[in-house]
Amino acid sequence: MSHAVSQLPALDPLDVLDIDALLDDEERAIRDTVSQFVREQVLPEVGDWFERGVLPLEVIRELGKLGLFGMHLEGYGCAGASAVAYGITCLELEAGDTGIRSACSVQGSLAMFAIWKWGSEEQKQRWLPPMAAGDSIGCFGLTEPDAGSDPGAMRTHARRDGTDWILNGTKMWITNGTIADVAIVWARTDEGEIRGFVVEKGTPGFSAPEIHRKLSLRASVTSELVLQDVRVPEESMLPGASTLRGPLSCLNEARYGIVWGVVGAGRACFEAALEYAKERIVFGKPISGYQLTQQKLAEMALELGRAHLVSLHIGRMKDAGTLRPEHVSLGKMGNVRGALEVARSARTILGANGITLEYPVIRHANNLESVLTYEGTHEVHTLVLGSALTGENAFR
Ligand code: TGC
Ligand code: FAD
Repeated sequence: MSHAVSQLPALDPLDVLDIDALLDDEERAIRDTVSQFVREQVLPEVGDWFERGVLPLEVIRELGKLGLFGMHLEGYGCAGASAVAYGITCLELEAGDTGIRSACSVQGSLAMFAIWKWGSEEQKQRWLPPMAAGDSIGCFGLTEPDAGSDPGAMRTHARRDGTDWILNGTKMWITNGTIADVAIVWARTDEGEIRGFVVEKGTPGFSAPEIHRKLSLRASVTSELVLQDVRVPEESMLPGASTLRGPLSCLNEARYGIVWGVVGAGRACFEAALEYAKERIVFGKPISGYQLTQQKLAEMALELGRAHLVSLHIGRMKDAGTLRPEHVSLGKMGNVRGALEVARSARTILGANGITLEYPVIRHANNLESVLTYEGTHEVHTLVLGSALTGENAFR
């Protein structure tokens, strides 16, 4: 090693490419605030929440107090932060648990964004300030039991009745559903339009039973939304959206957060594996000294560095206004796959300890199985990118 190289600061194993140097002071400050919240209020409890299958409502409300809900939106009590700052937030939250990042994504990028982008001025004034503050919790109902990857096949139906709408149908796998004060429900009208409705908790005919027996995203509330002749006034319809473009535009926002978030889940697994490898003695020496372990760690650092750089690049494109949905698909595909590989490899380094909640690794690995599926499966994003590359629609 040359003299010049040896004078460089020591490599930070959690940021081997020194991506920190590419952030500005405000971005670092937001990162530090969120990371402290996760260290102090999430990490000590999250294994227990995961085991019990709960995410306490107070923790979700705390994200509002920190100003993280809809933080990349302008006005109506939202922080108006950059896309990169929002991405960094997702990364740090998901280093705690995917369920925490999901709560933030669903509130800010799906429920709030739908109102912010497609709602009337009255809807924005009414809902966005309390949602930004965490006083009102939202959910986003697009998926149905028989319409997941193909939301255009939805059966939930909206029928006009005078100046009201009557909603009927079932939504499935809806994050925050049971605890939500307000649901954004997407439905097909008799005219064949796809319309979004703001449905308040307690509206007669509307219920949101929780889905149990999940082995992934256990520290997250997942629900059905059941709508039986739910009558809502005309003013509850989002006036700006009339096709699938409405809900799909919201998905871009949440998928963007996932591109960043999974880097946090992967980093947490890598950190646990590195610490463990240095301390675990097998055949008389730490397993970190064995070349096969070092190869695993080096591959993990490579994958995380690559994913982190992709996130930052995509974030800068979003801030510059040059980001396309295909870029988000590329980021979601690559980064979720990379994070899952990191989590699975970390699990092997921990041996039997890799399967307990005493360490974060199996929790993150199980969570990432959901992330691989939600917000567009790996296959859907592959085909979005494939269609963009070839000019051939791969779906129909
Ligand atoms: P297609 O005919 O291609 O498009 C219909 C209309 O939508 C427009 N569009 C988009 N607009 C904005 N952003 C996008 N990404 C868009 N993709 C398409 C398109 O231009 C068209 O507009 P217009 O004005 O001409 O009507 O639609 P398709 O039916 O062929 O479907 C395409 C496909 C398969 C890519 C799409 O349906 C899809 O993305 N499927 C995956 C569904 C999905 O991701 N669901 C997620 C539910 S929410 C969730 O999982 C939350 S998880 C919790 C958490 O985030 O933490
Ligand atoms: P399907 O669409 O039935 O797909 C099954 C398999 O077929 C997948 O592997 C898929 O990739 C593959 N496939 C589909 N089409 C093709 C094709 N053309 N070529 C090749 N393979 C294909 N939804 C919401 O609306 N709101 C939420 O808040 C929400 N939260 C969620 C939380 C969790 C924990 C989970 C697990 C899901 C959540 N979802 C939510 C639903 C999620 O978006 C859907 O599960 C996802 O879109 C996939 O739909 P599906 O499960 O019906 O799978």
